[in-house]
Amino acid sequence: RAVCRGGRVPGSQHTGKANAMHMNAVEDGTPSDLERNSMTAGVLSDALPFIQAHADRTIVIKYGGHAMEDEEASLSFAQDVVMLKQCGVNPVVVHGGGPQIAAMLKRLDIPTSFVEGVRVSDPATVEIAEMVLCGSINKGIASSIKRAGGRAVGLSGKDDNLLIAKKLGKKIVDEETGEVKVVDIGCVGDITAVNTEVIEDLVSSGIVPIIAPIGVDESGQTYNCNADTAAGAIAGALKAHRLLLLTDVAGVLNKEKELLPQMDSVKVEELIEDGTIFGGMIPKVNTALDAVKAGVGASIILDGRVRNALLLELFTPGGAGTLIRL
Ligand code: X2W
Repeated sequence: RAVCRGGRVPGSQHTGKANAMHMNAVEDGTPSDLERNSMTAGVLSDALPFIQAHADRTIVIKYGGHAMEDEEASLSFAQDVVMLKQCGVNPVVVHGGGPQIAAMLKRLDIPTSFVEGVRVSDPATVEIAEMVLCGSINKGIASSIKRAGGRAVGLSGKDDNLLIAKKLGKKIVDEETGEVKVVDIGCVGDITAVNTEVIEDLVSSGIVPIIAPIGVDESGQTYNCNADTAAGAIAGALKAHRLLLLTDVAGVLNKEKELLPQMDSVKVEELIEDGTIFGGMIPKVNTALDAVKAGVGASIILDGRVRNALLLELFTPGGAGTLIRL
């Protein structure tokens, strides 16, 4: 992208290219060690204004189940999170695990279905969702961050009442009659409150919170929550500087399938209306928009499978994916 998106950070001195004094490539055209190192130093120096702009600020990262399927990309994700923390930024990770829940349900011969992208969650499904999200996935992310040299603690919405939820009354429009009906999709959570205290306590102790989207109510009932929705609610409650929604597409695309680098709420509504934004992208974009309405600086929908996606978005002039502001 040629233009610095939204003029987020003032221009920097370096261009990311090697220092001219060090352009002593060996005769055959391959860069010398000195040249390569000089380029690395230039890249680091270029990142300074971005690091300064995001320092001490909270970045909520939604890490989706599809994005974590690739082993190499998962390691790169953990490393990026540790890098952010090392640079004084405060990442808070909220993860999904849809494909992993589906795989476990299949192993146990439990059929599953969705209503408009939300998993119908009977008691057996909620039990498996909690087991997979709070067990292997949550602990796996915490462990890979530790291995990358950071500190992370895994939590679910049940820890210190982090995510208070009530049963979601899912409304659907009957295609034949146009009538709006409320359907029972089991224990799917509608998040009503976020206890930010436990998140803030961990962040101020230098620990990255890793949050599984399982909610609870006063009676102790467990709810399966959509991970995008949970990340949006957490980002809003924290008044985060950024909400990054990592997914498996480049971002929001126009009709020509080109990436839209940024949009405001008017544009979002226009593109939903004319069908450019459709299907699973609609709830994602609405989550991004709800978060900025709740006080988040900006939401970004980006491809989590891209190497160093977080650094690309936060520490380079062009960013990555689609940035959504009010
Ligand atoms: C989701 C929770 C996981 C999730 C589910 O059961 O699949 C509901 O649909 P991804 O990887 O972000 O899709 N919950 C209610 O959202 O994971």
